[in-house]
Amino acid sequence: MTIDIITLHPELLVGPFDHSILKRAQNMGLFDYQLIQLRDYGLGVHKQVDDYQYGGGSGMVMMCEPLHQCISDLKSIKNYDEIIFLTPDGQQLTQNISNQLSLKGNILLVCGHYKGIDQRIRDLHITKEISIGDYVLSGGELAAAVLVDSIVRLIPGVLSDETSALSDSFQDDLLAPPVYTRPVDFNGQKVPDVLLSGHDAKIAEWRHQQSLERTKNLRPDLYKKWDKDFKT
Ligand code: 6GU
Repeated sequence: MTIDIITLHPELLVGPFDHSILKRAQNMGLFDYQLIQLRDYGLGVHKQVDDYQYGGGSGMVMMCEPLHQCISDLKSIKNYDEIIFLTPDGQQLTQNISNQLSLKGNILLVCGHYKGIDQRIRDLHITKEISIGDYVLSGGELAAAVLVDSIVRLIPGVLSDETSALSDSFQDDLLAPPVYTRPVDFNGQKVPDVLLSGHDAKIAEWRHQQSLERTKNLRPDLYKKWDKDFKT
C-alpha cells in the first residue's frame, strides 16, 4: 500500500513515519509513503497558497490552483482509491473506517491549514473527509499521522502476531481486557490466578468477561451498542 500526503509542513510527519511499526512496514515492503510539499505549487514569487475568504471573516483559505495542480500531477502518475481531506468537519474516524482503508492500494491525503481549503477542491477531488475527534488542531498533519498509523498496522503481515490486531480494543466494539507480565507478585499485587492456570478456554472466558466489565464501566455508550448488535 502507498499513502501520499500533500502538506505545507512535511517536517511534522517525518518523525512518526520513521519509527516503530510504520518503519517496520516500510522495511518489509508492505507500505511506502511520499510527502508532497504544497508550497512548491504556490503562485507567484511568494509561492502563495492561501488567500482571504470571499464574504469576509477571519482566517485564510487554501486556494484552488496550487491544490488542483498538485493533486492533478499526482493523479496523472498514480490511481488513487481514495483522496481524503483531513478536516474537523469530516466523518469521525473509527476502527471500522481504518479496517476498510487498510485494504486499499493507493491513498492520497490532503492536510489543510488556516480555515480549510476552497470548497471547489473538495467537490472536485476529495472522495472522503475524515476528522479524528471533536476538537480543533492547527492543521491536518497530526490527524494524518494518527490516520496512517491506524491503517498501516492493520495491513496483513505488518504485525508479527496477526491475531494481536484482532484483539485490540474496538476491534469488536469492546475495550481490551487488562494484561500482565512478570513478576507474578509485584509488591503484593498479584497476577489473576486464571492467567497462570494454562487453561485456554477459561482464560478466553475471563478475558471476555473483563472486556465486558471494562466497557460497561468506562464506555457505556459502546457497551449499549455491543449489547444491541452482538449479544451472545
Ligand atoms: Cl482532521 N484536522 C484539524 N485541523 N483538526 C482536527 C481534525 C482534523 N480532527 C480533529 N480535529
